[in-house]
Amino acid sequence: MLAPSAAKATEGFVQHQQQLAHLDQDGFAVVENITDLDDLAVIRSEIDELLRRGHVPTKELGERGGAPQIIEIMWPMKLSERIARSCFVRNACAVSEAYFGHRVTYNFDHAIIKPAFNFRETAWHQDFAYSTWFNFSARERLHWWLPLHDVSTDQGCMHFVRGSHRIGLLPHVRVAPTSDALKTTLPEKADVVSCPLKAGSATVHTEATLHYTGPNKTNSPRYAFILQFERSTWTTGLRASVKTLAWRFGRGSH
Ligand SMILES: O=C(O)CCC(=O)C(=O)O
Repeated sequence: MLAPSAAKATEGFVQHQQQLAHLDQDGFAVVENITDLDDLAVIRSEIDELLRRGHVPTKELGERGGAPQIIEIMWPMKLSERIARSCFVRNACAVSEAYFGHRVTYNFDHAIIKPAFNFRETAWHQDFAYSTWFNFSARERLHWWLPLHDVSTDQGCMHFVRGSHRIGLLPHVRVAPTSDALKTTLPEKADVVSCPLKAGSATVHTEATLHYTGPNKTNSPRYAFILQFERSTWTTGLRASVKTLAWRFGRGSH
C-alpha cells in the first residue's frame, strides 16, 4: 500500500487535479511539477544502478542484434525501495485517487531508456494491446510518463493522438521479429500532439490512448519512468497478486 502524499492539501495538488481536467476529452494531459529535481535524481540513480546490475530483466523495444536501441526495465519499483517511496509515486497515486474519486491499485511500472543518438522510435501503440491477462472486467487506468530530465521532441518526448481513447483497440503487430514491442498504424488525419516537458513534469494517458515517442537525436540518453494506477475494483487486488507471483517466477507482463 502506498502512503498518501504529504502534498495532498497543497495548492500544487489542486493544480495537478485541474490539469487532469483535459484527460476525459483528449485521452491525455500534461501535469506540471508533479515532483522536484531531487526526487528525479534519486529515481535516475536507482535506474542507473539497476542497469549496472547484470541480472535485472530487461526487454528491447527496438530490435536486437547490435547495440541496445530502446531498453526497458520491468517493475523497477519492486527492485528499488527508494523508487517505491519517491515523492513522484506518492503524488501520482494521490492525484489518480482524486481523479477517480476512489482508491487506486498500483498495476505496473517500467523504465524506458533511449541511448544517445539511438535513432529509434517507440512505435505508435495503445497500452491495452499489451494487457492480455484478466481482461474480463472493464478497467480504468492512468498511465503516468515521467521523464527524468527536461525532454524535447528531438530527445524522444511523448506524442499522443487527441481523442484516440475513444476509437477502440486497433490491430497491433510486433515491431520486428527480434523486438519485444508492438506497433499499430497511425490513423489518417490523426490529431497528433507532441508534449515536450520540463524536468519534474509528466504526462498522463489512458490505456486506450494512441501514443509514440520519437528517436533520440541528441547526445544525452533519454530516461523515462512510467507508472500505472488502476481504479480499485474486486479484480484489481487479485490481478496485482497474480502479477507479483508471475514476476517472482520471471514472467513479467503489463
Ligand atoms: O518512453 C517511451 O519511449 C515509450 C513509452 C510508452 O510507450 C509507454 O509508456 O507506454
